[in-house]
Amino acid sequence: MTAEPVPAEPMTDAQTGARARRYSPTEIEPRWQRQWGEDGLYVASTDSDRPKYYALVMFPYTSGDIHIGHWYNFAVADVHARYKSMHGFNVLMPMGYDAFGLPAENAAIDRGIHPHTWTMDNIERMTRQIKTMGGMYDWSKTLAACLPEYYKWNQWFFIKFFEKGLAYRAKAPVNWCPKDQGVLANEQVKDGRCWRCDTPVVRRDLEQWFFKITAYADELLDFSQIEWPERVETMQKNWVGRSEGVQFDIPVEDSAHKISVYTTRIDTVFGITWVVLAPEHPLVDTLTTPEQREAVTAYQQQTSMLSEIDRQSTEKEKSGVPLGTYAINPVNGARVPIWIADYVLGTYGTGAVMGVPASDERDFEFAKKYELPIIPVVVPEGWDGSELAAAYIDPGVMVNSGEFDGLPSEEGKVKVAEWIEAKGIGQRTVNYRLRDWLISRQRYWGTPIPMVYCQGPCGIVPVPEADLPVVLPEDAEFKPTGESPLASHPTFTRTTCPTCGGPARRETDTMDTFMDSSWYFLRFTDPHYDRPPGFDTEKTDYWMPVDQYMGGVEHAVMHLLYSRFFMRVLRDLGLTKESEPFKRLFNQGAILGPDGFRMSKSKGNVVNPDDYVTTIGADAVRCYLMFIGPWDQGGPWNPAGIGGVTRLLGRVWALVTEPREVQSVDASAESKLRRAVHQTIRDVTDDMEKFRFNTMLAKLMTLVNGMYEARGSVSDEVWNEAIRSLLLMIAPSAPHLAEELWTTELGRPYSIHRQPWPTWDDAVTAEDEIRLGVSVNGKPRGELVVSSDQQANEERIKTLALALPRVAALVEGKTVRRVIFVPGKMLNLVVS
Ligand code: ANZ
Ligand code: ZN
Repeated sequence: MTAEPVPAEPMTDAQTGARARRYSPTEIEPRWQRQWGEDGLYVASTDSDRPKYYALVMFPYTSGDIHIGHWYNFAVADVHARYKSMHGFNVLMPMGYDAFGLPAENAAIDRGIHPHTWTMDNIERMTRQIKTMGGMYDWSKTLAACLPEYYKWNQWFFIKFFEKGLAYRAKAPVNWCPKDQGVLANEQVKDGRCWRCDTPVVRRDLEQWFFKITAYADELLDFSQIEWPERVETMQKNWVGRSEGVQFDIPVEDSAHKISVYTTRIDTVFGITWVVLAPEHPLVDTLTTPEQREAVTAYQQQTSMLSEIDRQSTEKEKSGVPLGTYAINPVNGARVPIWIADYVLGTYGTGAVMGVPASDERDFEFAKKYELPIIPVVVPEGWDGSELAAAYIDPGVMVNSGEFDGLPSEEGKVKVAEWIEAKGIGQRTVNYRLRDWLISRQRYWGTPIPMVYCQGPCGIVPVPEADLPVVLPEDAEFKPTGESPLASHPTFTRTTCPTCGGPARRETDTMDTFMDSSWYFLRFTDPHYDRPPGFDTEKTDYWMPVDQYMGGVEHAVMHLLYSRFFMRVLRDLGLTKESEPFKRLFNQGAILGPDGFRMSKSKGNVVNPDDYVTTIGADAVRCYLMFIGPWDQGGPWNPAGIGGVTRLLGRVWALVTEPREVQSVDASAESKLRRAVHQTIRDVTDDMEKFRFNTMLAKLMTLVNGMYEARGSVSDEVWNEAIRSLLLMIAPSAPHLAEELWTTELGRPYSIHRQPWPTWDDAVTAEDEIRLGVSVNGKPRGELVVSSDQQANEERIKTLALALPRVAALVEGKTVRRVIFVPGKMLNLVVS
């Protein structure tokens, strides 16, 4: 479905008048876009005496057509960047493409189009469409992450990470289709089955590459250098998930084995009534009795089908199986059974936990289900000794805890930890939820990992720098088998060892596409730079960090966390000075389809902006997107209100192009207009700074109304100041209209987009009259309007207040005991 084209607003009589030119956006807009491009108006350079300002929108994925949601991101972001440019900054605002990924590969499988062709065609079309926005994007610096000149540096960084010990290989589970014999991406698993052949998917361990982001876990919790929305910082904090606890050993009965557990509630250690291992824990096999083996193996099998998310879901009924063996609580000698349960993850902490049902909801549920004992150890103040109806999870008083009885549990936490450390049973540790970043993808359309496996003595060897890039072979076959086309390529895999020259096998996995987005902002400063490290450090030292990053909140963790990690590694490699890539972040909302759902081709609710651009023009679409609400809110697309902004643009056009007839100059009309102009500049500036584009446009509409009222009664000087200010203020929002009126109609110096932002005079913004509240005994009883030079004159204001009929009635027959006066604000009479 495409949107109904909306016809341009009918022109007013005045606009169609003989002398005035018609406002024709479809004629003006392409002309100025061409002109700005030819003049290189928006080409950013480090050679400037203005302060730098790097404005960046998250680069788009090469999905096909540009929809109205892209406009919402890019056109509105452009308004802000244009404002910054006029406001005295040397602005860099680049645009490029996130161009690797699965959809291109699927197009190849489904339609026989090579991923490269599919992607480059999309880039061409999208570029053409984005250019119709009339943005200040610096197209001389565009890039596409799928080109060898770009991904060569992904490979270079990978090798640096490897040399620093930050890239390593380890086994990690993948979704595996036993029938296709191939790896599936998460999105290719539908209800636990392969999307192609419907075979149940299993999890299988494969050797894969990881980046050691956990080495930077603590540093990633430091947000002191950045100003980001609170919720994004919170999401990152939760993702990193730092917790402080104790790791200690629980001995197995009649055995030399010990089970190491991690807990954040060591104060509850006397309440252990069982110990649980993750089903995949390495000790499970050893600790299972023959009687329990069958049940244990079946349970392990069953868990291997579940994702970690499913396993930890609070809705899922807890389940587990006892191993048949026992452990001894080292603090009190209690003998407790050992279980496995899927809610314990093998990859977090030690992969084993102590079960304390009295203090943990999950354990409580588990104890009830399997009839395991519940021993209260931390209880609310004043507890009467009765059975607990639910887990008590808050801090309280310790009981049944030997020498610690009676201690407040928060204090107990420290005391027990010290005691455990002193006895040599365990020690305090810090744990993180954050996992290392799994880089390997078993796909074609990504950056080849530049590693070689020597079949001789050398092991894993990086491809030498001189041999980079390792280029994706063009002649890959795209078959729906799930196997990466690189793995089955006849010659790609075969190579020689860079160290010994013997036969070797090339790595066939490619990199996660988040690699591409982790440093593209550096490359944008000089996207064809062809020496290490893939960006010109002089330029990045000048432009970085990004001053304003703009994009959707869906990237709160992965992309935004990976980029922060990447910058820190580059900093430690001596390649950048900054640790933070993005100083400020703004999350704009999403534009939904007219039906209120996320726009998607399959739902048929995609709104195509081209239909509007070719009728009402880009400026109107830009303004409408700004006008529909606060930028961080978005909402369903509803073109019903578009007339409001087309009318505004038409009225601005008419104000400038129609001849003005002055009957007589009126001093009060002049000061009123000047005041309105200066107040509007002040308020619009504030709105621009704070991304309040909707209220900003509303203020311009009010000013335009005021100008229509005043146009017959003000001098040229006052009028021209108003026109000049109006055009400058509307230039970021409606860049074509403003340029046409400024340069062509008024003959002012080209370009309006190079002019300084207008300034206001506080003295002019001051109102002539002010309103003062009048109260009697603290209750508001009336209002006075006085000229501003009288606002501090207490005697005069008191007299005027006493003359107000309502006040006079209340004071009648009483005495004014006290007068409280706040100049310019209020007067309170205390009477009795
Ligand atoms: C006993 C206990 C008693 C716990 C109690 C909590 C409350 P965070 O804050 O996320 O670090 N845990 C430890 N390792 C686990 C694993 N591999 N899989 C599942 N759960 C695991 O959480 C730490 C708590 O999560 C630990 O403290 C442990 O349960 C559990 F009243 O130990 B606790
Ligand atoms: Zn070798």
